[in-house]
Amino acid sequence: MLRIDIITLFPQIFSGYLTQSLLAKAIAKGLIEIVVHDLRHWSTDPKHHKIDDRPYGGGPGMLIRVEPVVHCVEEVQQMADRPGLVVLLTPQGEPLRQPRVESMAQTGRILLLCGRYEGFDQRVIDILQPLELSVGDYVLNGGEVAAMIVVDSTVRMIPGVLGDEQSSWDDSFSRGNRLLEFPQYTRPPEFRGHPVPEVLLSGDHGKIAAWRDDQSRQKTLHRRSDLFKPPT
Ligand code: 6GU
Repeated sequence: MLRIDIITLFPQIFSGYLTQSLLAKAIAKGLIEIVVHDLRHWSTDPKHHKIDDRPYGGGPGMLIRVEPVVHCVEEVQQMADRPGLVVLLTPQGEPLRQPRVESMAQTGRILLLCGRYEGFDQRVIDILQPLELSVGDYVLNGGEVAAMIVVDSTVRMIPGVLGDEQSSWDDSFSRGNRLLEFPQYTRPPEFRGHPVPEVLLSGDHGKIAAWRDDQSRQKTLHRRSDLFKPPT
């Protein structure tokens, strides 16, 4: 059982995602538990539940204050019998890749901390020493969508979450595999002058495997030659 706690200022963003399809099934099967926490509950401002403030030294935007975040993480850690790996979603973080996903799927418990505004007071990071993760070199409005990416990629590595027919075994980036996937076809054998490659209809499984491997390598070479270099 993997437990994921999500700490956010916008808990509603997660409701549709967590109640549909694969995620809903994994939760129903008891393979994972996901608890969303509204950071505003830990506001030290009883009137307006404000959790952000202006940066010392000036500059644009607002920062998330240190006290609500530290209090929230400490309390949430106490809500289960073991502490979780604290993950902070930020464009400054380590680029998320499949080996990290696979290790998170094994940890048993993770806490995902979603930022908004211009980010967190640096003391959040100094005190909690979270694993900082980024989901790519572009800027999102907040960590929520990034947290969903972490949840989605992690949960599908839990045994029993995927059906047999959609195993993660052959995935492009699973188990150290760093090749893009070969093209696939289903019926009809021809559509608008586009035929299915003949080798796939040949019944020769050796030839089919070799063709697919070649297609994967060609596609990776042209689109993502960086994947042929060892991961950094
Ligand atoms: Cl984790 N957060 C935000 N706000 N932007 C991002 C990101 C995270 N990863 C890439 N861009």
